[in-house]
Amino acid sequence: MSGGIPVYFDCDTGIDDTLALFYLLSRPNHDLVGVGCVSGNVDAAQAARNTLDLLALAGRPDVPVAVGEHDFLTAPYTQGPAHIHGVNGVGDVTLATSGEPVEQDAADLLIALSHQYEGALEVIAVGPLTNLAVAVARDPELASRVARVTIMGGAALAPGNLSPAAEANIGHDPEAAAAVFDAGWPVTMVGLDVTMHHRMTDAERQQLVAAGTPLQTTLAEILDTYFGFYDGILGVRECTLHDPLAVAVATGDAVPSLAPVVKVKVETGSGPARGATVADLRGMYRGHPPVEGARHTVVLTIDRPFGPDMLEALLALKPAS
Ligand SMILES: [Ca+2]
Repeated sequence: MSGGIPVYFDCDTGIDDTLALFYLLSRPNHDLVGVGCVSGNVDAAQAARNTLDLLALAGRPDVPVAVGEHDFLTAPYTQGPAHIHGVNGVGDVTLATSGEPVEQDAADLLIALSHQYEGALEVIAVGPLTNLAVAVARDPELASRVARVTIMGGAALAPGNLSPAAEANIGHDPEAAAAVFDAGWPVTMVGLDVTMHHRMTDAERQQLVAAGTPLQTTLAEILDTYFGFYDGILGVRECTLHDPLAVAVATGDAVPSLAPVVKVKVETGSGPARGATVADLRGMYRGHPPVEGARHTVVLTIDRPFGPDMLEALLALKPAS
């Protein structure tokens, strides 16, 4: 559709990125106007390949996809967690190859869209924040033209998942994350505090299988790898809904029940807290009074389970015609 709220989506596709992309496409009031890909679950080029193929599967080959940064700001990208997302990022399912990325890189695509949709563009980032940091460095005025940035990343009170302190998206490129939090735009952080508590069950995955359409069947197949990994973490065949939950918060479909607006700093030192998101939640004992100059919304709880909404959105998606 067009005429909705314009969204630039930055991702490292990835299985939960796949869910997030499809969830975003299902939202009637939002219009995906561009995708930038970054290294994380797979390298940026493979993430773009996956994204293009998934967009074609969902009947949206018109969405521009840009390859972004291969390496992190201060470290080379080496390899992704194949035991979680498969070697190719989509559970080692072979997708039909469709389309090519645009010539500009992800940072330039984001900057161009911020001019085209000045003041209205929503940025949703569900991978390492390297592309966003590069864009901010390239154009320091970028932050003033973007309505809001919503990220899947960080852990304010919960433990990390890359290390005891760091969530993976932040921990892979802490310098980039620090630059994104320090830029002048409002940032909504949907981190492990909340995403670990919203899951898709295997019974729900089976409903995708039962739908029998190529889109839903392929998705169920992709999810099989992810469920296998999470079985070892959660002790049950379910998966957490990290990236799609960030999309749902950005679109207003998932409404936080506790989300103080505070100041967040990212630890960029080399010690054990590298990549930690240090959220100033000292107001918690006084009902989180307003903090002057704060513009980081830290989502801590969403009372309504997101899994059923996610499934409903996936079942309603129409395959490519
Ligand atoms: Ca991701």
